[in-house]
Amino acid sequence: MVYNPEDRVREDLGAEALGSQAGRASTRCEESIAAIATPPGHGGIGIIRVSGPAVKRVAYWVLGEEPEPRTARVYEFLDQNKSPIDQGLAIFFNNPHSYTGEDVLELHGHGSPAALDMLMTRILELGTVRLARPGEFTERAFLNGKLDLAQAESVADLIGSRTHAAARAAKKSLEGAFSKEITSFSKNLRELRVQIEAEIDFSDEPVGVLDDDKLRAGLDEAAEALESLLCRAKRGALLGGGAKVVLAGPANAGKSSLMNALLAEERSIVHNSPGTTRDVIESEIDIDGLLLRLTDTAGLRQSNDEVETEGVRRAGNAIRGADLVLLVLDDTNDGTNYHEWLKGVPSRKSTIVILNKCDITNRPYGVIPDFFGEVTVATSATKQLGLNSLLEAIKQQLGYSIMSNEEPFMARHRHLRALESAKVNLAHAAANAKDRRGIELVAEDVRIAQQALAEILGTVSNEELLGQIFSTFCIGK
Ligand SMILES: Nc1nc2c(ncn2[C@@H]2O[C@H](COP(=O)(O)OP(=O)(O)OP(=O)(O)O)[C@@H](O)[C@H]2O)c(=O)[nH]1
Ligand SMILES: [Mg+2]
Repeated sequence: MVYNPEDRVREDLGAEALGSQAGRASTRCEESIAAIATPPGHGGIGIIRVSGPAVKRVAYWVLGEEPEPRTARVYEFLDQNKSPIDQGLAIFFNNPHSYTGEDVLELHGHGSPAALDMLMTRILELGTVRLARPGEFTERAFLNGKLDLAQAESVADLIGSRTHAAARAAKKSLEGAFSKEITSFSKNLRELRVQIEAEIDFSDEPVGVLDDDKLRAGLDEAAEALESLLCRAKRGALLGGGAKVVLAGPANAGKSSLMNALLAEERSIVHNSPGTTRDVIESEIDIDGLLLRLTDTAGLRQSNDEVETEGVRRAGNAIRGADLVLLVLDDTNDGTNYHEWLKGVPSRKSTIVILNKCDITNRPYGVIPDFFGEVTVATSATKQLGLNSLLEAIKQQLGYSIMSNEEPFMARHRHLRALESAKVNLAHAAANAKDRRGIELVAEDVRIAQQALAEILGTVSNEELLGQIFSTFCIGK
């Protein structure tokens, strides 16, 4: 038998994992499922969706016939005495030409909770149909190979998107833009691995397939491509999840005033006595499509007041959970010892120092270049000065400003973790490649990197992960 290193690469990653996915599909999808797909409450239209092998029976039961596939027609929706519960459009999608890849029936009735409830009861009376779990329609689409896992996740991201930019990015991922990038990168990695495996197997031969330079160049190229992918995915993740931006700092520095100025509303109470804010106050703003969860906190100071002390403790928690900390200092007094205040922010936390009340100190507002190595902006919350510079600095610190040229795709923290893990493994591979004797370790590192990418698309996945992902969907999707 002629040995082909491709076979090993294929064996390791694809076949087994895909097999297990198909297995899951066949055991899980024997049951038929139904759900109201429109949001709860009264509305113009209410849609019930049914998927699975019992769909044709449901159609006979409720409509009196099996409708023509993919054709919208008006029907009476019938109860067990054949009297109409409601009237509306019915559309039958025969498998595999449907969202889930199974037979699907959609009943578009009136958006009356009572009528929809009666119709659901009628469908469930069949006995072979049960209520769908959250995300189960999309899960079936994934299990039946209609979508990969990253695309399935983008369905939930699109539904949950709160800014135009997030919705556009999710749509792009749903179309497969992110998956395509991952697949293409994974393919290049696979080719590299085939060469490495060949090199290992033919290492006794006088002429190697892959010399040291080629191997290093291949790994460098892969690392570079991965870095760019990671960068775009980070921006996508930011679009999807938004960023938690915490205003923290000494009492009376103007944190609440700044929060209100950024929100253009009187959200937090402002007062000239220190210790005004006692709790953590959150509000959202959309900055060019980036959703910021602005968080105002209690001024950091020692206090004998129990409520204020609790507020300061909560401020500490907010700082630890922040994506970005805005350290607000009163330029009339705290600015000089900003280093002391910086100690209250965990190092490696992305931070912007704000010197507020610059209207009193007459400091020019805006970004202060080279302020002891910190990104620093001078503002006046009351006079609304320096706010645009601050917003720009926030976008930049969060890595959002470089986004304008490329349309981002939506990505999740799960994807970032997988890409980071692939990056670590490629770095290991590069280190092991320095010594020819480490070539088997290089092959293993590249294999693990490939595996991490496969997890993004769901070609390797486990029940727990799928459970986690689909349980966050809404019912009916
Ligand atoms: N002149 C001037 N006064 C300001 C500015 N920002 C805030 N102040 C005033 O400073 C005082 C404190 O403002 P707050 O916004 O309540 O300060 P804070 O940091 O939230 O205070 P605590 O909640 O007590 O920690 C108020 O009297 C504000 O009007 C500013 O930019 N310029
Ligand atoms: Mg305050």
